[in-house]
Amino acid sequence: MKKFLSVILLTAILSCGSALAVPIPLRGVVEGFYGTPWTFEDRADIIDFCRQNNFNSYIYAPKDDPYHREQWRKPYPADKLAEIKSLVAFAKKNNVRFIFAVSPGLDLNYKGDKGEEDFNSMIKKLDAMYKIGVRDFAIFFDDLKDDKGRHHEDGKLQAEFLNRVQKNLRGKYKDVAPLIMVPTEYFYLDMVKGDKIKPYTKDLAENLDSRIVILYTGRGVVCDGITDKELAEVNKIFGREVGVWWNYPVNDYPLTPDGNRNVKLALGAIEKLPTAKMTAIFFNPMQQVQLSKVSLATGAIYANNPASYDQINAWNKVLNEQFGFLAPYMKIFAEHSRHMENSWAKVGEPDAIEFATDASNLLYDFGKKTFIDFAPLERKIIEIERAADILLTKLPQKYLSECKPQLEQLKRIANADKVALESLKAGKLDPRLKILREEISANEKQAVLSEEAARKFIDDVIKVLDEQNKPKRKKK
Ligand code: LOG
Repeated sequence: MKKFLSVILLTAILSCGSALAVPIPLRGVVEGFYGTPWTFEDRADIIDFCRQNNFNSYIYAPKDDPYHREQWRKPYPADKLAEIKSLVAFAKKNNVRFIFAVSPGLDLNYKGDKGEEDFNSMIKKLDAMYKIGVRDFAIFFDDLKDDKGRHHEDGKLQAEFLNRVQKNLRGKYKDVAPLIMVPTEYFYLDMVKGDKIKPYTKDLAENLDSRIVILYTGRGVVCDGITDKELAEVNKIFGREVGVWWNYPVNDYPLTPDGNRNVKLALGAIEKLPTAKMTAIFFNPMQQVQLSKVSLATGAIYANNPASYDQINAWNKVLNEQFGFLAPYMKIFAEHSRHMENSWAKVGEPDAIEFATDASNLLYDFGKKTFIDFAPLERKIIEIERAADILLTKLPQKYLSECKPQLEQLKRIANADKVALESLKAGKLDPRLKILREEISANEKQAVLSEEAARKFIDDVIKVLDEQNKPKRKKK
């Protein structure tokens, strides 16, 4: 009988082959962005979203909750604690781990009496959370650099601190999960210098209890994917399987040198993440909680079966599920708002690739003075305008309140694109175009999108037509 059963089991496994889904054990959302933290309702909503999408964890780590970071020693006031307590209960009911994080690195003491005091403050803080039902804890040490870009952390002291916290908790409580941590050097390029591992990382790796889960963000803080090979490299450094803190769709950093935060919405699919086995992945969302769900839901599809993840299918499926009859219009909007790039960050698919290609082909033909087919781009511009209009009138308020400036900006861009196209047709710059561009620029303080596609077309056309109409110098 036993033999019979194992034959059946073996056949089942073989017939499933590579289609067998292997979820990443710890998978979910890390509320880890700078700026106004989510509300209690947002968090409950996201925990429910986690359950629905088979994410099993939510990390509470809002950078601008003073009790999480700047004043980490202070206990939560009663009303805040009560809020967290009901979230913890709600998470439990939904089979989602509520992971409570503290970021003490700004002023944590490791040695002497102050070191003892701080260790005790940390334990007190975590004990209070245990009392209200938390069973998962994290301690983060990211973003501790001074103005000169240097940090002053000691990997060995940090490791000893974390080991001691873990030992204390696991000694008292039998039901707490292994600790999760983020190092001070949390991206690969910061862990190494040339082919050498930097001292902090080396000391941390050598001393940190092997059960403690380490999260890192990839080659950079916000980077264009993680390969299996890159992950293996970091696993090797730390002598364990590390997890990933993935900085998409978070948008808490400016995209231009003097720009604002939270102005571009990251509405693309998660992409370019490892297929090799890993222990944890957490997606850092936008402050815009509802719209974060587009990319988070693709992240959940990925995390539940990395090997079979198809970003295009995932993106379409998620938009259809979340937006129903508005999905075709959301797709157009989202297509123009998914790539995040500045001098140090780069992530997400390029915006509106087809638009960008059509636009550059058209300008190429214009330059060559050959036959120009305006139709493909014209069609796209009209579609964009229509999508923006429909979304502005039909999107439910909970979404609209997160993207009205962006939709209005998309409309402005489409409108200017139309004038740009007409200018090209006439072979002469319509003077309205520069005024429209100025209006768009002024609004970029609150809404940015399609920088390399629909928005760029305006600049390109102005440049080409200005160039063309410059008085030509006579050859001597
Ligand atoms: C922060 C994170 C922030 C993100 C994007 C980590 C580990 N820490 O530069 O709180 O939301 O980048 O700006 C970070 O990513 N540091």
